[in-house]
Amino acid sequence: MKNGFASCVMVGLGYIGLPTAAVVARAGIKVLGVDINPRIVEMINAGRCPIEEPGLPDVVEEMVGKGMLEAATSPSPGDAFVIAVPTPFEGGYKPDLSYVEAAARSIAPHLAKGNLVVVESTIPVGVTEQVARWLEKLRPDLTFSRRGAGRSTAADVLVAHCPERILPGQMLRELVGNDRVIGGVCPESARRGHEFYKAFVDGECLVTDSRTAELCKLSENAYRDVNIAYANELAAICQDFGIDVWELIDLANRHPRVDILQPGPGVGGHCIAVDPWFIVSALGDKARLIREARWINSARPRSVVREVLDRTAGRDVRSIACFGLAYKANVDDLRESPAVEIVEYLATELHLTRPDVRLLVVEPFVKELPKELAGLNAVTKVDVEEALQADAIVMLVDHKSFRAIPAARVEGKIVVDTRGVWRR
Ligand code: SAJ
Repeated sequence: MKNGFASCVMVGLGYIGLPTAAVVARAGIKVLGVDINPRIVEMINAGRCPIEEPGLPDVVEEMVGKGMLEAATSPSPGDAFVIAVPTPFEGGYKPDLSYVEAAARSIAPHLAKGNLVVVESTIPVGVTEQVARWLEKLRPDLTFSRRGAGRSTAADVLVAHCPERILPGQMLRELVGNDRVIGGVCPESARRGHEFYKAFVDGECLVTDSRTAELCKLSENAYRDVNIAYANELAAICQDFGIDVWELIDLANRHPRVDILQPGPGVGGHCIAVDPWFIVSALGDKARLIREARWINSARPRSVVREVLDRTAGRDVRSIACFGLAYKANVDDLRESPAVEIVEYLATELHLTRPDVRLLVVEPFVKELPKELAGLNAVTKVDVEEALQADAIVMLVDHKSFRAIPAARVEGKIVVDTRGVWRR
């Protein structure tokens, strides 16, 4: 029991739900983790961790061993319910809320007076209120938080939004250390949400309304997307001028108020490449800068493929090796990865125009090629040494092990280094 919470039901045991469940359990609140995937549930109950994240396997093993963390395919009653399911987009970049709705449906029968429901999934503005309305319909015997309710009118079930902010690779540290924004549908839900997060967060927990918290999360990721787009635009400008973009950025960043990010092959992952669309799809004409940044970053993979094709055209190139498939350095996550997109386009183009060229891929963080690539017959997964024998090298992800490759190993080859590994 901590801060009045004896138990928590975490719906969704993915990249956010599982580390959060482990940290909540470690703080002394018993957690039931729920996932529709029985393989994940089975693994966790055996004390094994289904995702690659430094330190997480130990915490999962310890918490399962102590009986503080258990997994199941459906919820049970609890004090706090946290929804941490994906919010992808469907056609036309419209957010797909079906997972959030399904999660709300799954917890509804188990809710009781005094419960707190927190949506951690990244959602468009207004959706936390929508969740409260969905729950109200499913449970007419209970009252739920309402926007505009005063402090004195406490609902039976309090509903809030607390967007996650953790960075893959340092999740355990950030889960505890980062400041959190807790937005209540009503003031009482924000206050109760604050109590829940203070049970395991050392950072400051800042309280607001649910709409502000929703837009705050989207604004953080759109901010980073816009800044990366600026770096990517500079990379394109530098290419035309024949200037080394890495040197340019290093020099510009010596200005005390300039901090330009790094260009790359595009922006991936399930957050920055997705969340800005939640603003654009709601209010496109007002979000012109955010929309343009998305276009700039989404266009990067194709321009990398064009560069590879141009640089290898008319040369005696029999093999091209792509280094990395993950969406960024030192993670095993391939979601929305520009590297996967690049290998896919490149394989298709080579198949049509230069079928004799072998396309090699090296990715130490995954055992097998993802399904998008596994079906393409010309793509082969190899190790670093074999990849380094290729005639052309395309550096797509700056994993630590790739950074350790000396520039001399690729000398004399055609090199397209999208991460500046051999320049920085
Ligand atoms: N990238 C660049 N250049 C850079 C920095 C990043 O090209 O200078 C690329 C990366 O290679 C990657 C993509 O951008 O493809 C995103 O990587 P990231 O490290 O910027 O962010 P994520 O997606 O791993 O995590 C982000 C974080 N948000 C912010 O930094 C504002 C994290 O705190 C959030 O919790 C996470 O999104 C999320 O889940 O929303």
